Amino acid sequence: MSGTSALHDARAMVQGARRVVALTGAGISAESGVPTFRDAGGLWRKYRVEELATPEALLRDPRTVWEWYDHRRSFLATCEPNPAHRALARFFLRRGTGGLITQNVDGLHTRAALEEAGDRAPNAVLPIELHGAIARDRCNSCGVRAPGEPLGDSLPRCARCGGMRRPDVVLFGEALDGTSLARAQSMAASADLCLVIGTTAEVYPAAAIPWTTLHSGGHIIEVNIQTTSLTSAASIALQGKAGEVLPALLG
Ligand code: BV8
Ligand code: ZN
Repeated sequence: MSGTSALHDARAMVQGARRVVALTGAGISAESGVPTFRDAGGLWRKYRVEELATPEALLRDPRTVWEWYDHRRSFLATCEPNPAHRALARFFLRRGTGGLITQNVDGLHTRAALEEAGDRAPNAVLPIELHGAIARDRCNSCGVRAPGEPLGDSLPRCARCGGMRRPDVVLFGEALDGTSLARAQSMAASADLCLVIGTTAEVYPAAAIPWTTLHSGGHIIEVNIQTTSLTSAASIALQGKAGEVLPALLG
């Protein structure tokens, strides 16, 4: 857990902030049992990105790519939101203004938002999922989206146009959804505080989000178990697990 004075200062900064955005990465889901990408034992450590998470790989070897996503999808269905997801959902529910931006495709922020909102409208806490959602499929030809289904013997086809269905995630080398990215960038530009939680901040254009807040005169608070390329730009860097730090920071 981080030093109490740093936590005390960070709590004061959060409470004094006019508009807060949060950018999360794989680290916020680590305590839910979801493997990260670049830590020891992370997903990319076992597989080469080029073999799996690129549109070329999807066209070259759709079966292998589909099996990898299908395996992750069924594993993620067994994971639960952790105290970090819930603390963020409760924080934005109380604030009543949106601000949650995630790189994660695991859907755990959305589940925490719906569960914490109960019968209240969850709009303010539903995340902008910059890299999509692994539980959904998208047609590679017509773009129509549909809930994902377990992979069968034949590769899934689009019910509307017969095109190839693929997981609705942004692969490396694919453009992010323009509307989502523009919303996230505009939120970051109008924020006076960006919480950066559980990310190496290496994947662009998502990694530019905290810099947008900084260059608009705002501050960064980082929550991570280790230092990153962003740490030196943070006003406060809280070293610790997101599941422990966030309830203390936002509670
Ligand atoms: C694009 C979905 C262009 C798939 C993912 C400059 C500008 C634009 C693009 C680029 C650029 N430079 C390079 C690029 C290309 C590339 C890129 O950024 N490459 C990097 C690697 C250099 N970007 C792209 O390809 C993007 N597309 O720009 O297209 C374009 C434009 C127009 C038209 C056509 C094309 C697309 C990027 C999206 C890729 N898809 N995911 C899937 O999941 O299978 S990215 C993937 O990485 C995940 O989404 C993940 O979230 C994301 C970032 O990783 P992190 O979340 O940070 O995870 P990581 O493991 O790295 O770190 C975990 C952290 O948590 C660590 O710091 C650890 O210490 C910490 N931690 C661990 N446990 C805890 C913890 N912290 C707190 N508590 C804990 N318990
Ligand atoms: Zn289609």
